[in-house]
Amino acid sequence: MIVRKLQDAEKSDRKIVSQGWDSTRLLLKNDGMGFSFHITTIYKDAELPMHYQNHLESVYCISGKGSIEDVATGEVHAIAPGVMYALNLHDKHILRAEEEMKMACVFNPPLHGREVHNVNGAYELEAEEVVD
Ligand code: 9YT
Repeated sequence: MIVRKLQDAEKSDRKIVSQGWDSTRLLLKNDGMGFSFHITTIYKDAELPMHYQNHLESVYCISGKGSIEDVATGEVHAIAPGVMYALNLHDKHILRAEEEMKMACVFNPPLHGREVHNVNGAYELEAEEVVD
């Protein structure tokens, strides 16, 4: 069994801080679950174009307020606590935060730990591993 506390993980290499967001990666590839699980904070007024060409991601909004734009269709969906979105088509999207948002995120295949977005808004399949 794996038990981890967010507050402890936030003080470790599991926390990645990037432009407009940070993410604490509670489960990673080396845990052997077949997915990774992260608690992500999107900072107020962030506008994040992303395109996870190599991964599927689902995201659940715990708190805060914003929107997600489906770039292919131009459709904009409100994000608020209780809303989940899944990028089942590797959808190119823009995430906007009107308020700081806390999100629970799952990635398949799992992240190694140190990934940040490349120029296309994607994560590479290979990255530096986090080892406790
Ligand atoms: C919601 C979202 O995709 N934010 C970017 C960070 C990502 N969720 C991650 O690495 O955990």
